[in-house]
Amino acid sequence: MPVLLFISQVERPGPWKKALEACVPGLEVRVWPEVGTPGEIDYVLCWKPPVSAIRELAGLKAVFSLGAGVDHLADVAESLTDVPVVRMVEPALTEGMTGYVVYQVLRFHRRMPEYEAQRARREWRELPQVRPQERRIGIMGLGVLGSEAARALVALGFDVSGWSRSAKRLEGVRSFAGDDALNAFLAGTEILVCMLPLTPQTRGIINRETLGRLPAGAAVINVGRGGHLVERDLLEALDSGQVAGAALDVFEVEPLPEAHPFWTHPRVTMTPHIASLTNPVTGAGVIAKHIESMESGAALENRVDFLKGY
Ligand code: NDP
Ligand code: OXD
Repeated sequence: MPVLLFISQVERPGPWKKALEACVPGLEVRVWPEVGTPGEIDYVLCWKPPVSAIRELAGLKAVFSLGAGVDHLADVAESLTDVPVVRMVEPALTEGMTGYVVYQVLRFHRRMPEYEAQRARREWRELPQVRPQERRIGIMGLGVLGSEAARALVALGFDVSGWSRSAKRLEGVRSFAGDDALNAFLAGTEILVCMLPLTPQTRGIINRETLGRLPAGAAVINVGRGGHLVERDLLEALDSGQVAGAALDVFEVEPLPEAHPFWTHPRVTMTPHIASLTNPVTGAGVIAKHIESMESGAALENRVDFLKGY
């Protein structure tokens, strides 16, 4: 019977162990650091595993990431050259991200940050409203999460564009592909949403130059990774008015250090990396399918290509 090792210092193991054992008959779930005999471990389900914990698992068949992003596996990638790595794609994670992005887009679109500031001044004033059709949303990353958020925004009537490596066909979404199309994509984006994976190509992609290519007064929503954003460049763009507001869920250093200016900046709203969370019950169902594929010799879905970095 297969043995799975759960490794995470942030996720609670209890709900995962219960859900996995219910979905995969006979599966034994161990919780790191109680590994037992390392050679008995077939599968790892993890978030930020220590390199030493992975290296000693000589019989490892596959690694499952607890998150959609796999930058947390960068340090262990070289110990995994022959072991398939699978990223998390599960319905609750996708739903959660769509809800978060729609909420933040509507917040900027309906000028809520300005009404909140007016309220603090006890100022009763109506601001002009534009229709969703006249609001241009640009999504960086049109993968599993980006394309679902794009669909939801199109359904609300927004003018939606997406930027990805390869061109996409998504109803109602203007597709921009590759580095050569980035400037044109940015020039037509009033609310920028970053849902990219963090790779050497995308690190620092939201910077002084790219922010400067947005129309003046644009808004920025970052739910990708903190490493996508050059934080001092965003602060500068907020102070100059080039960027009117930002909603940030991810940061270069997490938890965000107490002295960081984002905590108190009047045009920044923040959440602590919760835009979406993997759900143990629906997530375990997905892991169960991966284990079934592995045990029956079928191909694994959502395998990471470390050459691409995601
Ligand atoms: P996918 O792998 O499904 O999609 C990634 C998208 O990014 C693809 O469209 C891909 O293009 C595009 N992309 C990658 N590299 C480049 C590049 N160099 N230039 C242009 N486009 C690029 O990932 P998911 O949608 O599942 O997840 C995206 C990210 O969201 C995760 O990596 C993670 O960082 C973040 N995340 C954040 C969460 C939070 O709570 N804040 C929760 C979950 C995820 P192509 O389609 O052509 O390959
Ligand atoms: C993820 C995340 O990558 O939670 O899933 O950030």
